[in-house]
Amino acid sequence: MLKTFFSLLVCLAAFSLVCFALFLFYSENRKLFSIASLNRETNPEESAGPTGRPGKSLDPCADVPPNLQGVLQVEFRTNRTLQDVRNHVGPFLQQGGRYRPTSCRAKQKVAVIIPFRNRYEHLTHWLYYLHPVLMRQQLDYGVYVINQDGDGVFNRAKLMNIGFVEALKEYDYDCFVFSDVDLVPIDDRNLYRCSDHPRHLSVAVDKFNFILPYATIFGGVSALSEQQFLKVNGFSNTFWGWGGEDDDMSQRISYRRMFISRPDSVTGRYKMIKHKRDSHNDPNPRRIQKLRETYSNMDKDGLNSLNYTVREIRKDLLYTFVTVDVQADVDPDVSVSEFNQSKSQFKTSRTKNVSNLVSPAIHNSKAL
Ligand SMILES: [Mn+2]
Repeated sequence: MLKTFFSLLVCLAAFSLVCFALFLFYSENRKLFSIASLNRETNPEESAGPTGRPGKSLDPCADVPPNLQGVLQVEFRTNRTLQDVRNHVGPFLQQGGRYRPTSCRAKQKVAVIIPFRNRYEHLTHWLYYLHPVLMRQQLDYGVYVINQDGDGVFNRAKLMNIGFVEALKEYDYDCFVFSDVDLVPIDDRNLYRCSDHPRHLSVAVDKFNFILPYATIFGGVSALSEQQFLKVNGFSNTFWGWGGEDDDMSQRISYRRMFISRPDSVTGRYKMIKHKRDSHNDPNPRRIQKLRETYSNMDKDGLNSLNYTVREIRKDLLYTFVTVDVQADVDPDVSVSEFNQSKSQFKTSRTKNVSNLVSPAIHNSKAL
């Protein structure tokens, strides 16, 4: 009798020991999990949402964002200041033009990249219209204005490559929308997202009577996922001046057996801000010849050959402003006063001679 009692007691002790061990193991795991999630939450990049709520605990956002308005009223002939825009959309933004929805987990993390020089008035309109659109589209996004420093020949494509690299240094973006600063969508159903194939968004621009000018066009506003962009080695860095770089990208895409995806011509309507041709951005006379060389050049000219120097990174509430030296040749016929006319509200350093600019802080994206 006593023996049975003892063996029962031993069994009970053994059982409680196992229970205790299990409990310890479980709570240890819990602790590990909670430490991991705590780390995530305290990471400033991860808790970028205005409410500070961790994105992980939210349900994914709907495929079709529920609060879209469809056709929008867009008007550029008004006096609008950056402060107006800050008052208008600022309360919803984080420094650097960052936003994420608070009620659901965004489907994509989108870096919007704007190649830029001396178009502050256009940027104001762009920010005024695009921030509310991107918010309604429930994107986890950031706006990166990549500003070419100095008076050298403009290089739109290189600025976009730089935007890709610099945005990725800040956050784990998975989609990259490259947008001209003078293009504003007039339908918010045109989602600034990436899809299975590189996407051309500005398909029906008022300047071209809302007609796609040609089938392979990829300029204006386009979206590539990180994988798609890496697959084509980014844009070419060697298109100086106006034209060709977008067609070169279009060819890269087809050489890598991808297609161009587009919204329909009603959803894809845009208004372009009217402007004169910029100085130091004349049509590139070599562009036609260069487009015959895309196939042989694309593996050696792109992200893996990108060289530039960051002059300044400035965080505004509405955008991240990255001023870069793209190592351009300086046009000898530069009219400096013309270039500096509307620069007063932005501080950038201007350099005349590129050979002075070789600095130790040259970024090379070969590390990618
Ligand atoms: Mn334009």
